[in-house]
Amino acid sequence: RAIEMALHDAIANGEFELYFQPLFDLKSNRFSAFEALIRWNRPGQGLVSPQDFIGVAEETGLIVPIGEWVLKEACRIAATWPADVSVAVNFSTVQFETPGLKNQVFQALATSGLAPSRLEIEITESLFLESSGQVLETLHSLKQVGARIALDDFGTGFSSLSYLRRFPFDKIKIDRSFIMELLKTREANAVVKAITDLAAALNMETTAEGVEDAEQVEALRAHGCTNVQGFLFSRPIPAGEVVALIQACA
Ligand code: G
Ligand code: G
Ligand code: MN
Ligand code: NA
Repeated sequence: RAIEMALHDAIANGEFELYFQPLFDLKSNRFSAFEALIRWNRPGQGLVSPQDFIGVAEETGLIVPIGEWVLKEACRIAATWPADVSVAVNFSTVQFETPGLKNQVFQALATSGLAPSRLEIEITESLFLESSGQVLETLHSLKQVGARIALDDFGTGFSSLSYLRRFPFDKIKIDRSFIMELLKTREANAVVKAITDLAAALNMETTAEGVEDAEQVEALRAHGCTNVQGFLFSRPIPAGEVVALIQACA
């Protein structure tokens, strides 16, 4: 397929770029982390969204070298930020099927000089459809390196409370679909409250995704949510604009 060939060349030609979206901490009232979101500067086509190529990259295995590039680049860039600001990196389930993931993470941290606790690895629930023994072992090895682990898009996929019991995630990211309904339905409000309570009881942080207005922030604060992310604070921005945004908010 044409897109597969083009994706293959994209790595060699340096056509990928990372954008960053801030996570606002509700305790310290500052940006405590930025999530790296890949963009593809496809020649003649402008900026291509990951929704339009991550799927193909996963099917073809190209997500493995792409994911490695994202990890290295995110660590390299984050090492230039103030030391109390972390970086979140999305990992595909396919990356967990390759051996040496722990070593990849270790190398990216060592080369960049980024403190391991400043790297937050975002995984999705689909990871737990895989044979769970190996997955849990890999997750534990990543924690051993010192990285933090966040469960992304929580509540959308194959939600099961059993993996919250089996693995000590550092954070749960509540999917945007719940936040959209938060102030509209009693049910969505109850679900978000239940997730934040459960996370707190398990010593996990919570990030609400897709926050678009101040009323949502106040409801989330009242629920004990620890941080918020969404267009209200900022859209994903180019790497070169991150430090200015941190300083503008300080
Ligand atoms: O901002 P946005 O349109 O970029 O993100 C769309 C989707 O693509 C999100 O679900 C996000 O998790 C995913 N995504 C963005 N960057 C990466 C990446 O570097 N690796 C993987 N695996 N997924 C990513
Ligand atoms: O990794 P994840 O699946 O969470 O990717 C985040 C996606 O959500 C990206 O596509 C990002 O651009 C998008 N996004 C982030 N904040 C908002 C928001 O406040 N509103 C909407 N509609 N989309 C958002
Ligand atoms: Mn994410
Ligand atoms: Na998400």
